[in-house]
This record gives sequence, C-alpha cells and structure tokens, in this order.
Amino acid sequence: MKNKEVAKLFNEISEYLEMDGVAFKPYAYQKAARALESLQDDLGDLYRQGGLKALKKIPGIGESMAQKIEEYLTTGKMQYYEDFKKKMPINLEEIIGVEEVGPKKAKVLYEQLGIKTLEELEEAAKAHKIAPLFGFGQKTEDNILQGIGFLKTGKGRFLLGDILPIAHGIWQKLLSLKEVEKADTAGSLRRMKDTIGDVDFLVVSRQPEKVMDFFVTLPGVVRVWGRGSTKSSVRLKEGFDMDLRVIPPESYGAALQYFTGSKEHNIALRKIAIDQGYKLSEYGLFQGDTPVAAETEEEVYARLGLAWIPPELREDRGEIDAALTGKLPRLLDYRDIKGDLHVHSNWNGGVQSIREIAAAARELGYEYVGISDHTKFLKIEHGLDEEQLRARNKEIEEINLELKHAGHNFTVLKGCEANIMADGSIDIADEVLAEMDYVIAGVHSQFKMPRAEMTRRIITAMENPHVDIISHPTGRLLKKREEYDISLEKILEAARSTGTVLEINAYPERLDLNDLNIRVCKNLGIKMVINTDAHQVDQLRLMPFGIAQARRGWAEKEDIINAWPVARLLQMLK
Ligand code: DGT
Ligand code: CA
Ligand code: CA
Repeated sequence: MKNKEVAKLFNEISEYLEMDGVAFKPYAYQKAARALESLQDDLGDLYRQGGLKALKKIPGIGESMAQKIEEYLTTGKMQYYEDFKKKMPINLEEIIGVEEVGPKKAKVLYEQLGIKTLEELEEAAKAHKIAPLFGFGQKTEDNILQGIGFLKTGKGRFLLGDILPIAHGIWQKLLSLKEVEKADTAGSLRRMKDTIGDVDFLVVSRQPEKVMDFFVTLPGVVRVWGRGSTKSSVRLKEGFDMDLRVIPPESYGAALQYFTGSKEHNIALRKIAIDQGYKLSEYGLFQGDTPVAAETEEEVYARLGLAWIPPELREDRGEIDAALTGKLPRLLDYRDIKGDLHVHSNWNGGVQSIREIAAAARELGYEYVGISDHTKFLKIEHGLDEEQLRARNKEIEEINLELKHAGHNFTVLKGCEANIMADGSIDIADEVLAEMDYVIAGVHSQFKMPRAEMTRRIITAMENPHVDIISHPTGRLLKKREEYDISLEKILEAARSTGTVLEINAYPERLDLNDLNIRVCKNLGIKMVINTDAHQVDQLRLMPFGIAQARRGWAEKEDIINAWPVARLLQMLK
C-alpha cells in the first residue's frame, strides 16, 4: 500500500512547512496525511481506476496534493518533498519522534549543531551542547535525554494497530492456499497485546515445502532469516519479523497453546501439569510417553481441569487460578459495543459531517453515536466556542428528527471533548456544558506538570458536575510519550467518589487506559467507556483495539457503559 508512504511524506512536508513558519498549510498536509493513513482503498487502485479525479475525492485532498500523489505513484518521487529534504536533510521521523522536539526546534538543532539523526541528538545532549541554544535551556536538554531513553525502551516493538491489518492479510492468503488445512496467528498478536515484537503463524499442511516457498517469497519480504521445512522466518519491508511454523495436525492444539503464550502463562501452566503428574510441551500433554491431549487447545486445558482461557487473558495474572475454580470473567464480547461516544466531526478538526458520521455508525450496527468535538482552547483542531457548540447542537437535533422520520432507531448524542486547563477548569461555560447529553474532558496541553499539580488538575475536572468522562486518562502515546506524572491511585479514588467514567481510548497509539489500569478500575467498580476518538469515519473501525484491551483488563459488559442498553447509558450520563 502506497497510502502509508504518501502519508509519511505529507506529514514530513507539514513539518518542513512549519519550520518555515508557513501559516495554515502545515495543518492541511497533516490533515491529508491523517485521511490517507486510514483510507480503506489503496491509492494505487484508486488512481488506476479514476485518475487524478479519484484522488481529489479523498477528503482533505485538493488539486495540488492530488498532483503530488500522482507524481509519486507514477515516478516514485515527490519533488516538492525532495526539495525540502535537500535543504534540510534531517531524519525527521527520528528527531521529531522525541517528545520535546517539534519542527521549529529540529530546525535550530540542525542549523546550529548540524544534528540530523537521533544518535547525533543524544550525543549533543550528553555533551551539554543543547542547553545553551536560544530557546532551549537545561530543562529542555534533560527532557530530550529522557525522551530518547523512553524511545529506546519501545525500540523493536510495533503498534498492534500497524501490524494487525498486515498480518491479517497474510493470514487470509495462507488460508487460501490449497496446501493449507489450518492456519492461525499465535503469540502476542493473538493475545492482542498493545505492542508486538514479531508475528507468529501456525499452519497445518501436508506439503510444508510449498507453504514455505510461498511464505518466504511473499510480496514485501525483504529478508529471509531462515527457511526450513517446519519453521521459517522473514522480515517485511515495514521492519517487523514473522515466524511461520508447520505443525502436524495431531498436535496442533498443543502447539497453538504453546506458541500463543505468553511465556509466563506457559510456565505457570506447565507447573500445574507437573503437579498433576503430566508433562506439557508444544507437542502435547503427556502422561509418561503417552499423549493424553494435543489436538485442540480446549482438550489441553480441559485435561488439566481448566476452562478454555481466552488468549487476551493469558499473561499469568490470575487467569489460571480463575480457570481452575470456574471464576473466569464473562468477558466483554467484540460484538457487545452499541455506540461510540468520542467522534470528531468537521465542525472541528475532523473530516466528515455529522450526517456522514451517523450513516457510518449505523452501518456498523450501532444504536447511537456521540459527537464530541474539541472546544475552543484547542486552536490547532479548530475547537468550538460556546456559540458554535450551540449551533452544532441545533444541527444534531435536526439530524435526529430526520432519522426519526425515516423510521431509524438511531440517535446522535450531543457531546464535546472539552479541555482541562492547567488549573483544572473547563474551557466552556457551565451553562453550555449543561446543554450537552454528555461532556468528555481531556488534557491536551501542558503535559509536564509536577505530579501533585497534574493530579489535582484532573481531579478538579472530575469534580465539575458537568464532566461525565475523562478521555485518554494517563496521556500515554505508545512509543512516543510517557504517561503524565500523576497519582493514578488518587485519580481513581476521585473517579469513584464523583462517579466519573474513564475512557479506554481505542486509538492504537493510545490504548489508554491500558490493560492493567482497566483491571484496577474494574475491581474498584469504576465504569469505563470504549471510544475510538475518530477524526474520520474509517477510524470508527478502530473499536476492536479498545475492546481487546478491555478484555485484557478482564472487563465485563457491566464495566463498560457503551455495552449497556441505551436507556441505561443515558440515565448514567444524566
Ligand atoms: P512478542 O513477539 O515479543 O510480542 O511476544 P510473543 O509472546 O509473541 O513472544 P515470541 O514471539 O517470542 O514467542 C511466541 C510464544 O512462544 C510465546 O508467547 C510463548 C512461546 N515461547 C517462546 N519462548 C518460550 C520459552 O522460552 N518458554 C516458554 N514456556 N514459552 C515460550
Ligand atoms: Ca511474537
Ligand atoms: Ca516469534
């Protein structure tokens, strides 16, 4: 897919334009990049079928951007980008990937110190060359080093959201081979962990050679680490590795269990097996030399006296005991979600109109969708002020009437995602907040406040009687930004006493709350909502990533308010 490549170029163009202090244009390129990233259709296909015209139909893409895409699709280059790059040959992705460094700072670092790569940035920071620069200072230098340290911890791991669609495509191809009888993903991907080290596939086949030939020559394979008759390993151009194992049918279940992991879960399970006088391996559950269970995962667990454990729970966090004693949670199901409460429309920085969002949500089988546009403090997203919110609410009421007249059992809810200011106040007047069906509040600025202040800030927001939900409560961005420095314990205490709902943001880079925090909330009786934070309708499809994390946090229907019947949800938000 060329979509991601063009999106990356547009993102970098946006950053270069910002360095040059150009107005508006950077935002337009950023928005276009966002649209391309989540576009369902392949740019190459679109162009082949409909030419320049088809490209211009993509939301946010005008004449000049369409021409640049055309140039890239036909020549493999984009001159506009190349000119920027020549003038300032920085590895922008690396440098701007550091939390403290934006385009303007990247420019200064290049012009003053010649810094082009992450390595050079780290060297300069360690040599204390950055603090003396105008507009930097000691704190910035420290933050840069801290940011680089954080990046290193995430190195070599990939976002589930980036990997899953690619892996799913390959899995489908494997399944379609006539030589393949069974195929599954295993490992962290099957457990739906938020980040993935490598992708693991298991296959049953009587002709392993053919399957291996196919696997190591897949389009996008840039390296073959190994090719055998039972195991092969490759690297894809996206930078991650994939293992494929061919398994005999009679031990498929045991292999699936073993290679799904986690390692910690397997170790604990093997101990249970040993305690009961068995031996457990990827080949099966054995009594002496006799296999007693191996063909299916269910058999292996059952023979050990355990209920089958959903892969999302297999982290050795108490699931084995629960399976032994019949106390596994009745996990939230992927089909249980009835609506999405965190969607941005074109009233603020989003791409589609509220009507288009409503249509897309109905297509997903939802009963409602909540429009939660940004509010005025967030200028970069065109946040709405009180007057605009009221006008938008009026439009929502009209749309609801239309839906009703058309006989559709579907409601658009009036929400907003207001900003929690540094002192914990909300950037919208109470009387307008009171006119909303619900109010989400989130931190979108000043992320680096001291712990006590940041904690107080969020608690103050929760104490506002109009605030129903806190969005992305810990502020982490996977592989990019650490959580805010907060006392989560105090925040959860306040969530409980104020009845505030905490968000599980399904956006693959956020997944915030994370699995462990979800589990804590569930145990404290704090209610949660799974939202996509979609800025364009294709992103409504990110919901399963949030559901997966909720499941990894042992969440049940009762814990998740958008799994409830609408009437109960509205009652709760009132
Ligand atoms: P990743 O790839 O880092 O995201 O995490 P996984 O869980 O996919 O780990 P991976 O790919 O190294 O191995 C796949 C599964 O194979 C793992 O979840 C459990 C099993 N496994 C691998 N090595 C060991 C081991 O040394 N002991 C045990 N008990 N299981 C292992
Ligand atoms: Ca793996
Ligand atoms: Ca692996």
